[in-house]
Amino acid sequence: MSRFILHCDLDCFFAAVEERDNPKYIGKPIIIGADPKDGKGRGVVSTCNYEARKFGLHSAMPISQAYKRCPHGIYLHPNFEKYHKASKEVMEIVNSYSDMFQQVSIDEAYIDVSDKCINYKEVRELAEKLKDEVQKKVGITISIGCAPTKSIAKIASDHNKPNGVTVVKPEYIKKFLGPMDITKISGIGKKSKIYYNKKGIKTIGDIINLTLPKMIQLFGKNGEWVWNVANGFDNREVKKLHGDRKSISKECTFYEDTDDFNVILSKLEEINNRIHKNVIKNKIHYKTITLKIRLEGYITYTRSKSFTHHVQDKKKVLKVIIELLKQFSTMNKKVRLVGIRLSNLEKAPSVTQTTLINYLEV
Ligand code: TTP
Ligand code: MG
Repeated sequence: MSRFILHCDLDCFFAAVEERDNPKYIGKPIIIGADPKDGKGRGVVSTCNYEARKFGLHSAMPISQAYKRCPHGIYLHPNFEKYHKASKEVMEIVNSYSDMFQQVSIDEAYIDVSDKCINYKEVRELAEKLKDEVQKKVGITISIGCAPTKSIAKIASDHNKPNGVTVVKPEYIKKFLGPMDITKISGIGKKSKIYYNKKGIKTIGDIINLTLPKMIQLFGKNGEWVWNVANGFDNREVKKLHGDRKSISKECTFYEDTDDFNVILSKLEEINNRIHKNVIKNKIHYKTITLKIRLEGYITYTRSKSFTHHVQDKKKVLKVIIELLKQFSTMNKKVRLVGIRLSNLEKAPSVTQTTLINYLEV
């Protein structure tokens, strides 16, 4: 049975929020990012509206270059608090259309509506309704792709931006994807494009026309993935990244009970590193940090501290842990076990993180 998967992606998200809150900006090029400092600024464009894109501006472009192309643009600093609030409001609406909901970045999410619709006509109606509700309630526009697989739904949401709904029925996959450049498939970047092009493969249609064994022979594992995507055989499900998980924790019992502060601290450091491998992999932000200490005799204590915002910051966690540890009196007893728990979880805006960090560090 064919699945109905929607990929929802906000249009020029940060810029759209600024436009919503400052109607005087409407119709003007708006650029969110580092300060251009009359063309001498460092750092990059975070995003820009479609007006600014007409001048060739795009995310990750050096701000100095953006300024050269569009000196009359309105350059704004990002207001992450505002964007997080808008994102949360949108995600709640998207999630209200299906429990099979997976947020994948600050402005995009998949939902599976296979058990809500019986055909693609109904899927389109649902998508239009969802799109209108976001615009009415949050005041920004979203584009939606509907298809039998996640990868095609994602390509489809990008197809008719801004404010568009694109439906790709299974029987139209070849017609839809065929003429597109191969880089539309996630898994083919600038480098592999050169490699594919050398073998005479330029469009997704060229991939569809090859057999799977040929693709594997030419491009190995990557070729297999790409061929499956191109032919609508991506079976990945829409799933919550960390389900109903309320916290992440790790703890460790000492080989021998200890009262050596440095030994305790280095164990906590090790736990913090291990926990963060998981946190980074699963794109999780947290607000509350808890230190757990068990003393000899099995008496267990916990001490917590919460940040005002969600963070994903290993150094900050260690600082809090040291603070909590110093405040804690072991009453001359030795420590048997230590642990760290992170709770109050939220998904991180993963896709853009590095660019944001680049920007912030300038
Ligand atoms: P995107 O969805 O990639 O871009 P967008 O919403 O601005 O534009 P589009 O209409 O093409 O979807 O990213 C969402 C937000 O993440 C974007 O508004 C700003 C931020 N972002 C960065 O800060 N740096 C980046 O390099 C990218 C790609 C996005
Ligand atoms: Mg977007």
